[in-house]
Amino acid sequence: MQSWSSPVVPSLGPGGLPVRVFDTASGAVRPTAPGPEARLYVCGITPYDATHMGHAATYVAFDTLQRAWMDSGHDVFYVQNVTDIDDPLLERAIATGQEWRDIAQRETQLFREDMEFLRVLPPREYIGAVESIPSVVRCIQGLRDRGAVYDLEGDLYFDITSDALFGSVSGLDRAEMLALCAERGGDPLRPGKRDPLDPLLWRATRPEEPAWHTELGYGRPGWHIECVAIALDHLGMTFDVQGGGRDLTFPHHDMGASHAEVLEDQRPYARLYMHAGLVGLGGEKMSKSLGNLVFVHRLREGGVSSAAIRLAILAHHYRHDWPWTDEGLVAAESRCIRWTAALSRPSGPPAQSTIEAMRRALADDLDTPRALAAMDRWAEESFTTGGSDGDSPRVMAIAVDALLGVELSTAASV
Ligand code: 5CA
Ligand code: ZN
Repeated sequence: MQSWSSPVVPSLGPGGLPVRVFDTASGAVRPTAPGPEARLYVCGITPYDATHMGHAATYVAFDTLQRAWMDSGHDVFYVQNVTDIDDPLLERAIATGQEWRDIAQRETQLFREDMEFLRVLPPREYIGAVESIPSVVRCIQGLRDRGAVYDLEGDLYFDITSDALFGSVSGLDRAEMLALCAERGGDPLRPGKRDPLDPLLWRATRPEEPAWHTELGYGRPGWHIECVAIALDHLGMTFDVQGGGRDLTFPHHDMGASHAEVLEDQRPYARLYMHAGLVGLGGEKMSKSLGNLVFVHRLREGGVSSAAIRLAILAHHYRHDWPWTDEGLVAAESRCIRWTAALSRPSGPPAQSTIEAMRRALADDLDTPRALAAMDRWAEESFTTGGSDGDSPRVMAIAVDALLGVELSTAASV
């Protein structure tokens, strides 16, 4: 699938720091320690109701990770999927009388435009579920060879007992798993399953549903195996970070880890599992199913700048849940104005110590509120004491762009 075009990321020069982030699986902040090439997989959208602020916040969080990696000298190999065939998309198609393919194409295009607008770095491989069906089939065949698959009325399920370490990403107990499984696409109540938690790998065709002819029969892929097939195709085992919003911890990322580790007879699938907190609106998680959505394209059409949206997101630590509010956006817009004014002055306070503070904050589990506060202090000092460094505004504009993806039209840039 076509990705989107990349913003230019200026180089800040030497001094970038090794990045540590919170790993859900071990419950600790750990070094990401990638090789020269950092390998990242972030779960992509199911293309309907794109792009809401919850999506935007999650992709901006992983964009910040990439920028910190790049600043410390790594190339990033970034892969993202599009779940362009799955139950929720088909339900939306039926509810609105549209073709599922049309919805998927339109919403994926809207997502690309929103990501480009937000200056989010594009994945090197942007892969749809439909185009990865041959890989999904190979993965399921491999799992079957390992005795991890059973047939239930033509549907194929993964037997979670084939993975002795099942559940190690989320660390949840069984009661919590059962509740979340029912809520997030599983079918724990279906009679005949060996274990209620066993996830679907392949769904045999149903009347009126799209299906593909494969060696597994006529049907379509399950959800978790889609991401595993795409990640293994492009990144291989033991890639650096598996990312997504916190709602994907269980079952999606636990199932993905189990599928891959049983299939490859090797661990870990990912070295680290990183999850962004959930953005809410009106006291609930912002979600397509609840319909309480604020869309990037609406803000864009209303003249809100990319810098303001990014700063409204980056004002929150990525790991916290937080509510989207008009006040948060207004605060971000005034921060944009303050920073732009400071960066437009002919001189400013020395840049280096502020850049170091921003780098330290980002290397420490992507502490963007702390990085923003460092830049606030630099701007404040520029207004109060003026500062005599003629190069400093230019260098700080580069830092804000490189590390935060925030591009401001300053005197130097116009
Ligand atoms: N296609 C699957 C992943 S393979 C999926 O979850 N799609 S999604 O469209 O529902 O979500 C896309 C990404 O946005 C996921 O990483 C999800 O965790 C994240 N996300 C969804 N809602 C929110 C929210 N309210 N706050 C933060 N992130 C969210
Ligand atoms: Zn996924």
